[in-house]
Amino acid sequence: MDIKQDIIYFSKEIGLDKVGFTTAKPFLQEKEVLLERKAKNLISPFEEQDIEIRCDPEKSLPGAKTIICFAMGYLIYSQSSLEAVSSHIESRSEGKISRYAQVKDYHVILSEKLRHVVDFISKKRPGRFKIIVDTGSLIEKAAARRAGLGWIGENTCFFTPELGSWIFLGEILTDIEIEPDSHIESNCNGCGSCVSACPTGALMAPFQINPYRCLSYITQIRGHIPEEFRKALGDRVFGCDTCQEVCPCNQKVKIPNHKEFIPDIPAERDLEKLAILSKQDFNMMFNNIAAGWRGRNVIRRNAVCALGNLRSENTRNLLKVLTKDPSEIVREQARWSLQNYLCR
Ligand code: B12
Ligand code: SF4
Ligand code: SF4
Repeated sequence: MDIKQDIIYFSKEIGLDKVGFTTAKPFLQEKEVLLERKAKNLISPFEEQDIEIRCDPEKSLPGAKTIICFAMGYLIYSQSSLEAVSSHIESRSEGKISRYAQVKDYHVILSEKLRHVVDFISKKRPGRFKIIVDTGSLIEKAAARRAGLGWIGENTCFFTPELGSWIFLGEILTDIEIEPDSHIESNCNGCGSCVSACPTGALMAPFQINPYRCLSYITQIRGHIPEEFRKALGDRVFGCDTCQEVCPCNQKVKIPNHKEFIPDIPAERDLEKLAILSKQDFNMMFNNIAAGWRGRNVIRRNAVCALGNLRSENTRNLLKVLTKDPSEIVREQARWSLQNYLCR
């Protein structure tokens, strides 16, 4: 077998669902898009700010020849099945944590797997390597598309034919030359369901997102939740899955159920318990999952906002107590949530 087939075989053996190869040539079309987005102030703080670095892989690894792209599905059986989601009636005081954030932190899981792949390649072919998962300088969806893993839908998410968009992406940049794959046809049918389902208009137009209006972003910011988005958050505690849930390409997808992603203890979803979450419980339930990276008070603040939206009489007293909370963001949010009871 040649090196490419060896890498594919090994990667699948260790649980990486999709592998594709592309050149390390610059992403010229994407550069135009990013420059336009920068001019419109649409680059979020979660992105590398240097557009040159993002669009030219050689700037991340001098002499780079190949980007090996990986996708790993994160749906597990303990999460509501996709079909059950729309009909599932959550208890009145249960908050939503998006699926990607309920599983073990993908930065850790995927980076470790990619390190195994690098070790494997190094034994066969000496070279230089750079692993990228999310926080790196590459535009990951564009790389994955060029490597033939799938397509970008109108909701700006990346889809693979088998797993839909319930996937994480990661890459290995290397100076080893490997035959590239070609990109595949998009299955996005332009139905527009994602754009019309978005609660805030963050999907400004097909394929164009305003990250500052995206509820996924809003649940992750520090400080106060901007007034405009508080009601739109509904019962969301972390992340947002709405534009993925409505997509026909995400129905009847394979559920890979990778055991690596199954959390040791499922995250609490009862909003009243989340609102008063202790440091100890936070560490136990949130430290190892993506929902935990912004800390305990961001989760508590979001839960208090959700309680304000649910307006259950039973939680009024709890909210009153929380107006005296040591955390300023929780106190302020509790005041708003109580105020929201008056807006019937
Ligand atoms: C910044 C960021 C965010 C921001 C902005 C999202 C976004 N769509 O860019 C926020 C915080 C909102 C976010 C949310 C989410 N994210 Co995020 N995010 C990133 C990050 C760090 C950069 C993304 C980026 O480069 N955006 C820049 C814009 C320009 O890219 P784009 O919107 O895809 O634009 C392309 C096309 O839409 C098109 N296009 C753009 N404008 C135009 C205009 C026209 C006219 C046309 C025709 C085309 C077109 O061309 C562009 C270039 O290819 C990546 C990791 C990485 N380093 O790449 C993860 C990443 C994209 N996120 C990921 C995840 C899991 C999510 C969430 C699903 C989490 C959740 N459930 O809450 C949501 C999904 C929200 C959504 N609808 O996209 C995964 C991808 C999952 C997937 N299947 O797509 C990534 C890859 C992380 C990872 N390593 O797994 N994210
Ligand atoms: S994740 Fe939610 S808020 Fe963000 S674009 Fe999709 S539907 Fe809109
Ligand atoms: S909901 Fe429709 S338009 Fe949006 S990504 Fe899916 S197929 Fe494309």
